[in-house]
Amino acid sequence: TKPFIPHIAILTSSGMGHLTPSFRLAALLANNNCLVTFVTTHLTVSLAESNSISSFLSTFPQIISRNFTVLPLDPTSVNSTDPFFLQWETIRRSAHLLSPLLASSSPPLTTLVTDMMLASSFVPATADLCLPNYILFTSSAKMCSLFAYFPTAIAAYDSNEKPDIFSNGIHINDSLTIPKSWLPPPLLDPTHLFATQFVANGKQIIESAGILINTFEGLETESLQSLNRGNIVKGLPQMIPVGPLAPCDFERGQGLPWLDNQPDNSVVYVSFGSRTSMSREQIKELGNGLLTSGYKFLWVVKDKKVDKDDEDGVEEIVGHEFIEKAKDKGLVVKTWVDQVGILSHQAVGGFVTHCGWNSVVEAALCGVPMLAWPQGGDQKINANVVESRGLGLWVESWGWGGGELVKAEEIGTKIRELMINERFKIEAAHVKEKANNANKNVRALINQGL
Ligand code: BUP
Repeated sequence: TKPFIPHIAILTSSGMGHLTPSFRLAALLANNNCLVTFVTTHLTVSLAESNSISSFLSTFPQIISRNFTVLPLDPTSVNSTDPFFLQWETIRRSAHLLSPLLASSSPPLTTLVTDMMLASSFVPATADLCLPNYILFTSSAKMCSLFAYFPTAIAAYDSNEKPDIFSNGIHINDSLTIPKSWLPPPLLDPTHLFATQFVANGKQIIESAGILINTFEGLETESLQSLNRGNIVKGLPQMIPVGPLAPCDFERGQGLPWLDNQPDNSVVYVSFGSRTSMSREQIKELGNGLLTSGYKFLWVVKDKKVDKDDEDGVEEIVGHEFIEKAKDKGLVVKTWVDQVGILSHQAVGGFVTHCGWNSVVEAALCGVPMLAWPQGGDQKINANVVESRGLGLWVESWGWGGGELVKAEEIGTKIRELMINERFKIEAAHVKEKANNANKNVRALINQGL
């Protein structure tokens, strides 16, 4: 008899923070005796997305690519102008077109994996296929606790009794309350597109076959236990930690000769991910903060939320004067870099990060301590994971990016604290070891057919 080969379709959404873990999961499955169909909308928001989809598909010819053509969305019908949120909504509203596309798969599919931001439309829309549908959760287990519990919090809300539902934070259980100031800002407006998606998706995950999450025991022991023991939401399907999802070979860059010439642990790497742009004023303070820190730095600057709109050169963004001052001290780039290659370079000793979850997991995998500077979304909750796990520091008073200006001197001081603190280095090395062991467990799990 022929051996059973699972055929898994991965339905991904929009934004590099969602695409990257989907690629990595697809590669992991494809390299471990599974047949994978990768479903994506080739019409992407950013260039980074379209470039990486092409590289991914050409590196894995054995992965079946299905292009899901979505219906146009009337942008006036939703309360948000964020291009990534709009793209999620566009995909969600086309969910009914997916089942016929997948039904014709050959050999027939055995399993579906759906991105967390598509759960509420895709899980019901594919129910007729009668296949187990797993959710891929691309953020932290702590964030998953909020995601799963938030619909209950909203449902219990009586506006007559308490005008501000969020005033005391979201009290999930006796050991977990998410303060109001940590909530993704759009959640504070229940009519906001992100809030409506969040509630609908959060409700739906209970109907899924399981939740694959890009985290690991050594990083988020307590949160994973609470979720799996029913202490967050009763009846939640099993959380299956598949992290840290290992980077694929196609993500590797050409290397940076400048970095090769720096001493071990001497360089601060600075990046705020693929979707965060800072004001020019804050960029100036950050640049001066890097200079006053006294450490060498590798800084990826971003001027616009969507890379296609990012037209100004590095010098225009950070200023000619800064470039002159930074000549022997650092490298400032605006291009897409191989982040994991940088984080795993021996010259890098610290990471100033917005705490997008992929960045946090990558730093944990490479054993690099972090200075957390959340800018939006789930990032304060992730920053709390970093801080409470002893992997770095978070200056909560800095607030969200775009709020009050954080001054150069303070940035410089905190970078020095990051770079000299031995406890962070020891803990980061410890978590790195656990991350590598977790990787081996995941391969074993996949080999057993999930
Ligand atoms: Br910028 C940049 N190179 O130059 P996050 C990002 N990345 O490899 P985000 C690069 O994109 P969300 C670059 O390693 C990570 O895997 C990075 O994901 C990679 O943040 C990914 O860290 C970025 O989750 O997404 O982009 O803000 O908002 O969904 O968290």
